[in-house]
Amino acid sequence: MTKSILTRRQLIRFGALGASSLALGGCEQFDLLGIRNSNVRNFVEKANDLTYYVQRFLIGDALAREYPESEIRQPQRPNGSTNPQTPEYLALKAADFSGYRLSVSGLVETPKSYSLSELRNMPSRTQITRHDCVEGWSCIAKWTGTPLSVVLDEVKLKPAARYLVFHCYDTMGSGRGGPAHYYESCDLADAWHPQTILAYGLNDQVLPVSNGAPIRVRIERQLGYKQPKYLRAIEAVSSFADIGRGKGGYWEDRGYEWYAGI
Ligand SMILES: Nc1nc2c(c(=O)[nH]1)N[C@H]1C(S)=C(S)[C@@H](COP(=O)(O)O)O[C@H]1N2
Ligand SMILES: [Mo]
Repeated sequence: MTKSILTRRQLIRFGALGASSLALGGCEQFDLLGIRNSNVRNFVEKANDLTYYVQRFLIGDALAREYPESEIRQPQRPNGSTNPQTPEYLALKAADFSGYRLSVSGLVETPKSYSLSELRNMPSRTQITRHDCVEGWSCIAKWTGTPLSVVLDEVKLKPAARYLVFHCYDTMGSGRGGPAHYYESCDLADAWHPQTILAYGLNDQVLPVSNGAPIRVRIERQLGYKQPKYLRAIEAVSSFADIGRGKGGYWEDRGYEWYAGI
């Protein structure tokens, strides 16, 4: 955990140096020792798999803790991207997201896309939960959105689907390789989990741009970086080998663990 905190702080401090330094920073706990692809690295990756299986076994489909209103003590602290500047996003924002459509595709029987009002008219769920960022801060906030399970019931996953990939509008980093879109992924246990929602409301207000408007995913049993903001599309896949750098998320591609259960 301490390692993650240091790594993230260093990533931020060195962010201005560009993507090549970001890539180094993200993997430094392995790469500075020159042990990329070594047994040690494989061992560490296996340990992540082991954490995953043990935690899945121990928590099953338990709910993340929910809090009373009185525990909401401050606004949700915006972090990471807070004001995306990609042309696509700016155009949507300029029209107050009236042209937004969330596409759901990949290994599904019926690919679909949803406007914001369609999502808002589906069954909703509100929950007050704690967001834990690896940088070492937490915020308790009230999230309202469409349960992802409602959407999955409509599009029907094909049997080969094992993960959902969440593609976002914002890009991060610069320099070598150019900016990369933020993305994340989760397994089907988290996808179907009752607290996994496509959130459009925060603390009884419309979700603001700084926290991921118009839609951000809440996956309550995972750390902050597993909560994608500015959601553009959901893709059901059998593997994420061909997405980004193949590790299942923007930060995972830079050394973070894919399974960030709390
Ligand atoms: N699209 C996108 N999603 C993102 C990020 C980001 O930079 N871009 N940052 C992540 C991190 S590290 C955290 S802690 C939370 C911050 O969410 P908040 O701004 O609502 O507090 O969003 C996560 N999801
Ligand atoms: Mo975070």
